[in-house]
Amino acid sequence: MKLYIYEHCPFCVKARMIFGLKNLPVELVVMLNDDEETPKRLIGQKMAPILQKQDGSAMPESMDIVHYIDRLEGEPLITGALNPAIADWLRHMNGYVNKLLLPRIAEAPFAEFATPEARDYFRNKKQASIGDFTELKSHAAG
Ligand SMILES: N[C@@H](CCC(=O)N[C@@H](CS)C(=O)NCC(=O)O)C(=O)O
Repeated sequence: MKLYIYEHCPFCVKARMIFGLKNLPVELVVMLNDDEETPKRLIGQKMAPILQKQDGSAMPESMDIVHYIDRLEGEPLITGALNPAIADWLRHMNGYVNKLLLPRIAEAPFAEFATPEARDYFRNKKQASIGDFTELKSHAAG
């Protein structure tokens, strides 16, 4: 199986973790951030993570991937109840976290930014959504 990811993506980390927990092999494919063709061909939209199964079909959505892999072999590991308080907290924190993280992610040596075009694509897309990175970075040290 292949897992298409971005290294900076927390949803991709969730999908990667289940392979470790179940001790199952997976081939990781880091897409360039400006590669729209690959995800659109696989799932019809530009999004990661994407699981490509043995039969070639593709599955989006990190938690769908987690549950699919978890139930593939052996006893399922992810069986606890969801805690709605955590989902609420994440929704609340998301705006602040993105403004702190995205300007710094844009400068980090992740494989999805291996070309200048891929890094510019990320920077332009995220700045259009949350604001100017230089301005945002000026609000916190580091
Ligand atoms: N609900 C999805 C969310 C995945 C998601 O938002 N992935 C981001 C990366 S962190 C993405 O692919 N965004 C589109 C883009 O970067 O162009 C999941 O849980 O898998």
